[in-house]
Amino acid sequence: MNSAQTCGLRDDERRPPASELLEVARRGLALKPKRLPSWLFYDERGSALFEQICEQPEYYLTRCEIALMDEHAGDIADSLGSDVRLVEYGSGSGRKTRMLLRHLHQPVSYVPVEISPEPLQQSVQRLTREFPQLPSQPLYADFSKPLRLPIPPRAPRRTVLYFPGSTIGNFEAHDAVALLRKMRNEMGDAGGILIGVDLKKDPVVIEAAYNDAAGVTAEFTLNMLARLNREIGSDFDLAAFAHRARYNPMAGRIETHIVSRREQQVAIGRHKVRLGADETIQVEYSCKYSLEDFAALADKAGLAVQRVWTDSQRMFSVQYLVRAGLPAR
Ligand code: AVI
Repeated sequence: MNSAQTCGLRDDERRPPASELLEVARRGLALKPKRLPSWLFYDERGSALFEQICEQPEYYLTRCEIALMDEHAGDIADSLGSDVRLVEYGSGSGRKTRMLLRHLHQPVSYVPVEISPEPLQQSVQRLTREFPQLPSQPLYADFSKPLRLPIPPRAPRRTVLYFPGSTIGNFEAHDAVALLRKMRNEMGDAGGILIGVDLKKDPVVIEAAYNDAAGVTAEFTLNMLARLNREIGSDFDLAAFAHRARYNPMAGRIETHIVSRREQQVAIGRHKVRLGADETIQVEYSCKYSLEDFAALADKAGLAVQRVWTDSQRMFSVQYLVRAGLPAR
């Protein structure tokens, strides 16, 4: 199946228009302190750089989640039960999904939900090759907004929303609760959420993951400015900015900033934005949780943690959440 056909959108219809990007950049750079949303990372180049980040030796998250899936995918699949409709929030490289699908019992369909077209097409193509019998129903959409899921080919026993990679960590607590609550509505009474959650650990290890020696994360961060230059014609001089990612132990998160190396002015459309030397633009949070922290967060969204799997070093977790207060099935 050709995902471009199933998505039913032309290439130019699948990208945020330049006018929207211009408005987002203008508004974010007018804030004090300056702030740009992390979704701006993920143009085609940014998505490719993120794939490279996942292969860096310091970026333990992907390696640990894959090790965890390698060890526990069978048990996870047994916990989800048969005739599941698997809805994935973000489609990534699809590697973890394939590990899960290999063990699922008679899955009804696979619905990857993705805002950027390239990863969606690639992951569907790969999956279709490996699982030709599994109906794939890609949905080109922003998973943080309410979704209209496609009608499944047959009635599922439950809808499981799969959200790997600790992407939930990129949402601040309030927004994470709102997203989990939205997911709770989408999965229905019998459904569940299978979610990857990065765990608190030695801050040195966490900081290294966001400051790899090869400089891939720095390039990923600064690509946000390169993207704005490409798409809205701003004139950021990339050499005049630096990547900075530090762990804030009080907040339990990596805080990533773009730092202005000198005093400068940047043209954003018809506006000029001034940046002082060392002034920062906050671009991403990557929150880390203890198991207790995350259970409390889930509880605020009306969800209960039914199962937790971790890798052997307890660096990363995959958790199965169900509606709170429902009898165990
Ligand atoms: C997608 N997300 C979980 C990554 C993270 O670890 O916060 C994005 C990332 N940013 C820098 N490195 C990786």
